[in-house]
Amino acid sequence: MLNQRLEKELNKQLNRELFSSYLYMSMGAYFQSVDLLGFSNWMHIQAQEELSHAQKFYHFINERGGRVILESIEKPETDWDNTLNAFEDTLKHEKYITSSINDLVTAANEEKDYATQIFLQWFVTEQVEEEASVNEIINKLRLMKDAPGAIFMLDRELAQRQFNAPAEEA
Ligand code: OFO
Repeated sequence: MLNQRLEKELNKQLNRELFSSYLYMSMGAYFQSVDLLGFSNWMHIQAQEELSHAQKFYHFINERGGRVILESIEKPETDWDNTLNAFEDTLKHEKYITSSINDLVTAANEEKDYATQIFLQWFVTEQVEEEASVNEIINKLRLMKDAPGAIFMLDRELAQRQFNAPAEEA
């Protein structure tokens, strides 16, 4: 059974994951508005992944006898200066999520809640992958320096991204 401290912290993380989904959906809408449909697709897949992360927290809290409390979701930004700026904000946000996951691991260690520690390991690994994939796109965008042909090529590449639901047992 979850103790009160972890129940509260896991609920806060559930809210952060829902906000992440909302933020990436907003970025998807921004890219749609500037006709970069591949970038928009990448953001929509990212939004779906974040929703699946939120569901993992939702189910875990319930499984451990806790109570899910849904709070309001903050309004995300709606506009970015350019493509690079949107991805830099994505990386900044993912770093914030990484540190909140790390804080949760610390709390689970302090509370000697081994099941929560194991549950969080999946997210620790996921954050390494997420930061790396966003960094890779940022590096490409910096090299491109807004060259329209290169942006168009990357847009085509990002249009290929598909949603893969995370493994159930994780
Ligand atoms: Fe962007 O990652 Fe969720 O946790």
